[in-house]
Amino acid sequence: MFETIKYEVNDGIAYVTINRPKAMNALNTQVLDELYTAFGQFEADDAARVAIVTGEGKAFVAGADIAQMRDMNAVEGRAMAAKGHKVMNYMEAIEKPIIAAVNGFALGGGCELSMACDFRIASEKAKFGQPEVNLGIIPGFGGSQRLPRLVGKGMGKYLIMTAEMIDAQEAFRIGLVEKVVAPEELIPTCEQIAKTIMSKAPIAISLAKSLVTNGYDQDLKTATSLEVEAFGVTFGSEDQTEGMTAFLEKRAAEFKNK
Ligand code: CO8
Repeated sequence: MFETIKYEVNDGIAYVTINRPKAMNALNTQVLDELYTAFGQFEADDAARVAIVTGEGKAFVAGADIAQMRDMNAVEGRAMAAKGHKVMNYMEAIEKPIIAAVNGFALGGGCELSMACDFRIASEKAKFGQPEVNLGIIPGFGGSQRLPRLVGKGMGKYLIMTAEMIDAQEAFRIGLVEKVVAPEELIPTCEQIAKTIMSKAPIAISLAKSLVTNGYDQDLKTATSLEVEAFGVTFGSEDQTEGMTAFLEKRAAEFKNK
């Protein structure tokens, strides 16, 4: 069904793999459309609880497709940026965790795709950067906004204006990735994290994701009031009773997503 990505669900985990290794998994409009469809399937499928996004071969994603973009006019460039934003905003809106397993180059739109995931686990071989200014453009899939929110305004501006490519350790140091692991440990580590998350109460996980995503850009008073409401909602779930009962009975909780 898909030509430029692979999508499969196994043991609760949806694997979304960008699959254009000969073009370093560059994002063209077809990849963006297929990603949107795949995330639609992920959202709708109760058997898929956590997604892992990665790239085939030596790149995660080396950016938007430069060959496709070169001859675009302003209207077409704007449309492609909007398409990318549609995918990445959707990834943030889906109330299930999405983990970026960054296996190699995550440049431009690739770094931006990783930042639309809930967090990033990087292989020691991963490289990050926003090289758009080398090409006469600026980040167009959210980098000018998500990067400063993750690493701070100064570091965000530094990376965007210098186009410097940084390695995984530096990305970890500045808070762009949450863990760095050996290449062969990348997918197993992400699977372990996914299993850990899947062992928790699903309604609490969904609310936690949407609360952090939606509250982050609000003022503190508004954001904390969102937390009060979401916290109250958890008390309407059977899983809250089960979680607390299991604790008091000194046994493992059995959550039912109810
Ligand atoms: N787009 C299209 N093709 C690409 C891209 C890309 N972003 N990156 C690599 N490729 C292709 C190369 O052209 C090459 O193709 P071919 O074999 O036909 O010559 C093939 O992939 C392999 O690449 P290299 O030979 O260059 O491999 P290296 O190992 O020497 O280098 C790099 C790997 C460092 C990743 C290098 O390929 C590179 O620098 N790539 C471009 C990185 C870049 O500038 N990315 C930013 C793109 S702009 C962007 O992402 C903007 C996002 C917002 C867009 C908004 C919509 C308009």
